[in-house]
Amino acid sequence: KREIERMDWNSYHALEDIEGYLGWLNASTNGVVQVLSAATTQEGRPVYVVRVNDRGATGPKKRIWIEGGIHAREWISPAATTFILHQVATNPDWQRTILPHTEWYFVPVANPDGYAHTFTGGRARLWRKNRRVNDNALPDRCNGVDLNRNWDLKWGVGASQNPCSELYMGEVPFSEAETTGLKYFMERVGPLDLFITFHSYGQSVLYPWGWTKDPPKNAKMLHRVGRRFLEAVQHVSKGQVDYTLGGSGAMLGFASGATDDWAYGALGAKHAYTIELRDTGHYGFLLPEAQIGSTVRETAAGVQCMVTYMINN
Ligand code: ING
Ligand code: ZN
Repeated sequence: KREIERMDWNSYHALEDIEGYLGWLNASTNGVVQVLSAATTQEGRPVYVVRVNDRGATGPKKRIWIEGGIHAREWISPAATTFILHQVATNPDWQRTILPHTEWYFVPVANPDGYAHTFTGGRARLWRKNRRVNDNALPDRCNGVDLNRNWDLKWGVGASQNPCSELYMGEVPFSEAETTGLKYFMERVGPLDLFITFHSYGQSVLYPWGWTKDPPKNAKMLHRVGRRFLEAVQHVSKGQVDYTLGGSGAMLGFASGATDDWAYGALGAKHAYTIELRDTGHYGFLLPEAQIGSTVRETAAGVQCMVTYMINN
């Protein structure tokens, strides 16, 4: 496998380049970073999970799962995920203050087939689902399952049964290799303190539930930790970038089968969030490359503040 030392956050990167960077981290960090595979997709690509853990540091650790790229066209999501991974794995400040108290699992690209497809250009660039062939007789848009409607918690509310829909939930819950593989991996890891899945766009921090507007039992705590993200982004962007915060069902309308609802309601993660990155709709999914750097920096600062708060409370 190719190893690429240099990753940058000034342009969007093809899957091979992201994987090359993961390979380099794996080879050069003395076992602190381990690249593992959670699944093999229909087109034969691995779904990588990157574990970061400093075995030299003993004592209690917060277990954190960061997922990116479950929707193919939301390119800023893998960029933010790899940037945070980069901080945890290489930034001396993070390594001194955060890493000894945490154990991380990163999924830079949860939907590699879809992501690779968006790099073929043209209309494919706005592809959302994975690339499952639902029915050979149907047009291309009828391929794929929305991997963020395929998790089994109140599955089928506010999702589509039509394969041609962008919100197609699949035939059964966990019908897809990506979702099943990640589910089994998460169950093996054990109780999570924090789960985050990055999407775009909308600039919002969303917490469960997606399937109802009723708040979950510890909504207050989810709100309090979510606030840390908003405050950090405001601080780093000098008041230029504002996020909203709330339950996803209440903010966006019903949707079930999402990763954060499953992580929270089925797996029992203490905190679970869907974070919709920049922007609020001007460029939408096609966020210019000139905005990648500032977006990932403010996002990393937001996550750093959430995690710091959790370590201290
Ligand atoms: N947004 C999410 C989506 O899957 C979401 C919003 C979050 C729905 C949580 C349900 C639960 O539609 C994007 N941009 O994909
Ligand atoms: Zn999305």
